[in-house]
Amino acid sequence: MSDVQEDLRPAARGAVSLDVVVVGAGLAGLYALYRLRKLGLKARAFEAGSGVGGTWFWNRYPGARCDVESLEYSYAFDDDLQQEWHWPERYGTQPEILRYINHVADRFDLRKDVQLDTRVTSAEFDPASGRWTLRTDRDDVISAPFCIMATGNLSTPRVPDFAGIHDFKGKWYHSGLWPHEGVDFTGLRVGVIGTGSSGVQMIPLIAQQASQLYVFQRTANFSLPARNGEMDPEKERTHKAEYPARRAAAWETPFAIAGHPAPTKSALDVPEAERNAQYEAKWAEGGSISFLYSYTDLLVNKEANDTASEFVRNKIRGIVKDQRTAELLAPKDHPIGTKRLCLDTNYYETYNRDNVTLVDVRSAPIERITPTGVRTGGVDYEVDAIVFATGFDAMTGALREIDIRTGNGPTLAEKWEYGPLTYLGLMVAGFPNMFIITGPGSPSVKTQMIAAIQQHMDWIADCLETMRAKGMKRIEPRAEAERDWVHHVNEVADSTLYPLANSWYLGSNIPGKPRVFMPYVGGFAGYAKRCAAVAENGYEGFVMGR
Ligand code: N01
Repeated sequence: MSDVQEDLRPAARGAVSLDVVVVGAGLAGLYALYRLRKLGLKARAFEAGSGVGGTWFWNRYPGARCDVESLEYSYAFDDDLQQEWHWPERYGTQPEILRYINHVADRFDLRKDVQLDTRVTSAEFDPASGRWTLRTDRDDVISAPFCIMATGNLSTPRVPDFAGIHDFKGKWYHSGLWPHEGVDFTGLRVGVIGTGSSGVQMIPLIAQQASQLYVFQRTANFSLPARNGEMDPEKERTHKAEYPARRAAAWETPFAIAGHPAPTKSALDVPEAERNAQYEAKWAEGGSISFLYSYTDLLVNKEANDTASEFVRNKIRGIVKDQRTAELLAPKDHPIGTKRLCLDTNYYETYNRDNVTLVDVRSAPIERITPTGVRTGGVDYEVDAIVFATGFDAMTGALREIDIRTGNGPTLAEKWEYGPLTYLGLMVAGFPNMFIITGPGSPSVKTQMIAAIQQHMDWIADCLETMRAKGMKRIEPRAEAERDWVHHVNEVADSTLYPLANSWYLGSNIPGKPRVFMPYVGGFAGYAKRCAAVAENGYEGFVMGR
């Protein structure tokens, strides 16, 4: 054997040179590869997971499914794809959506440009060479003039820093890091901490397996019935026949979702009986957009919102037999719709089961995890397994975890110390040639995400094409454009009821995170037009250079 060992680490092989490096291979990263390849650019995506799919790869908890209807929640870029794919249910389950994403990866031969099991740890722009250098936890070094962050909005799972967690003798899980082989809770005593969308979806199913389920609730959330069911063949046929028109119509709406006629009346302009009949019809129909579209002012006028909030509280009181539990489940600290409105199947009904107990950890916060359970209010709840449905460091978490910097300037995390600063949610001043797909300051999580992803990536692709045609090598937002956009994002949020809720939209679920409203709630349609106008006006607000 030679005494000179060949160094096989990727770094020793020198930097991989690309035209564009993409971080993440979820729905955004895959579409980025598709678009970049069409431009003839050499691109590669680096993905931390061992498979493609992002959110839908990681969130495998029982009951995980999308709350946007499956015929809407899909890529619109290829008509054959949308015609041929069959969604078996009204709302896609996680396994079904992941199967779809894998199908897309195969159908468009995207896998060959994805490197799995690889987490990007740093990204540094060198102003002299005009190139980004990215490094990974597998010692890869990648160099490219452009970098696209397709890192997702809800991709940094968060387990609160409970004392004693490491001494727990049972097993614990986070909704966003669920074991691939699944978890069998049959006959176990289980504690679920958290009642956001993830908790609300998993609780009814875990309750069917567990011998005893304790739900530790800090904040009650509004949830509406999903009314899920098998896909209606007639609905599928009509939808597919109208797909192009429906996709175009979705782009004219605030949430990028078609099929819900915009409301015309204020909730306060109709008699109570008529209003309640309207809410009743929406409750029976299922779905959150439809319900929030009952009236024009549910998200902007507290008095109007109170009517809808009280309607749902009364529904909860009607479903849950134990009135103390019902009152705990009926949200009173935020207007309906200002936190992500959950969709469920038998969530409130689950609290009528003998093996389910709701524990209020608002009045008595969790003191610690003990070796055998959860202690709150001086009571030990003995459990065999704990599920943390405690959410994510949303919107900025994944980007802040990467050491992103330009020359000797501040890191992105430092620049965002007091909240994210972007222009259009697409780029950050001081970080040239780095695009973010559905970044903070864009409609992102307040829309049908795949439409938002396509709108962003199409804009980025057009921008790269324009730059190439003009011989431009560099683009970044002007500081004033960024400042004005951030101001606008806040101003729009402040004109709504959203800031009245302590939500992850505001970062309030992460201790110490700056309280800044992160998504743009001015509506997808207006936003997309604004992005298009910016491009048409010569990339107004951006500086391009050679
Ligand atoms: O997370 P969340 P999620 N002690 O942040 C509680 C998308 N999604 O994973 O509200 C006790 O909403 C926390 O309490 P509080 C969707 O956009 C979509 O459920 O902070 N409790 C809250 O109840 C969604 O909004 C789908 O007081 C603690 C819960 O944990 C987003 O992902 C499905 C605690 C976290 O709720 C996130 O949803 C699933 C503590 N120390 C997710 N810390 C669909 O498409 C936190 N909590 C249907």
